[in-house]
Amino acid sequence: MHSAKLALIIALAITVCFVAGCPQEQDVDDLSTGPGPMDPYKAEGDPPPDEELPPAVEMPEFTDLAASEPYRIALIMKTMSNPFFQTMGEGAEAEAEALGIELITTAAPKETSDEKQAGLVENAIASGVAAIVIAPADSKTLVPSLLKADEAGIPVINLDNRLDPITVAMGELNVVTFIGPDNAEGAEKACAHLFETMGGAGKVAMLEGIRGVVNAEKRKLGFERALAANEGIELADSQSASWELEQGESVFANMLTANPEIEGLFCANDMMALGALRAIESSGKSGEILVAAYDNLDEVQPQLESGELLCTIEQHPDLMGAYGVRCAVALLEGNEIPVDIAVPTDLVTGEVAPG
Ligand code: ALL
Repeated sequence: MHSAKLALIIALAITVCFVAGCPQEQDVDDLSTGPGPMDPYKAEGDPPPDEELPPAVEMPEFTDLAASEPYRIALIMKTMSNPFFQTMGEGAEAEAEALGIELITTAAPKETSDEKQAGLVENAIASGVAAIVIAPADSKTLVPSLLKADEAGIPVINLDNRLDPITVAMGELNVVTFIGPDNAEGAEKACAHLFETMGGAGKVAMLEGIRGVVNAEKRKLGFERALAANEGIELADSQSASWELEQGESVFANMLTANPEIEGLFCANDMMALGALRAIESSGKSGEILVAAYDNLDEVQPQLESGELLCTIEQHPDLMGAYGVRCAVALLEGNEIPVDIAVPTDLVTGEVAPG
């Protein structure tokens, strides 16, 4: 690590430790591990405050953009076990073809494989790519490897799940742009529809994504905002199911055993919702619990049509992928890139409500 950056990180760590009254030693390679003084959001359980983030703008047109050479650009995603990232990859690939550049797409094996994803970043650096476009599995653990990219002069473009702003600032990582949705807004839309369909009364639960990860925390914030706006809705339980179908099934099966009166459920993604629907079926409660989710995968269209799934949120992963590649090429061609680019969130409702 560059010595100036190292000195800054140590100085910041000491300052934070002084304020927090904690030990004054921390390995800089541990920048992003576990709750602690370098980890204020995880420690507090709060997502980054919106007002500290730059305002998101629409994707610029970059009219007449052309690649003056066939750049090699790395697209690094979380895991292909979630079809969300297949769609993101397709959007990126189509854009790469249109611009005549080479896209090298990789992903880690599982939702929780952030160490493996860090290895993919290191491989991309070693292979000398012109830019890295990444949808990070964790908002903090990827920062040290991305710093190495930065130091090698490889620009970093952040998709989908925002890198933690404080960890980024502490490491002085230069992130060209964040391209993604307003996750709190998306979750609030889904939950407002869920609570309204429940008639504004009843017990609800949430299946969260991986805790401490920015977009998972933002979706929880959206759920909490909708709860605050609906006095008659009571929170029964909220737990993480790590974005995964199997965990969605087991965590919700346990929740239902402990709280058989749950009438509504918000899942922070469709995969967990598919698992929860299995748990609902095995408990003999099909049609009795309204379920809202997030992602609008092809895989949930039958459940939306049958009313088993009340609604979900389309957050346009294809656009994220395409915009990521386009921004990388625009940057390499000398254009200025906005620091925060928005993709929309759209409420998608099913045809029939259960009952
Ligand atoms: C997030 C996405 C999705 C997805 C999840 C699982 O970053 O925004 O909603 O389901 O990753 O990895």
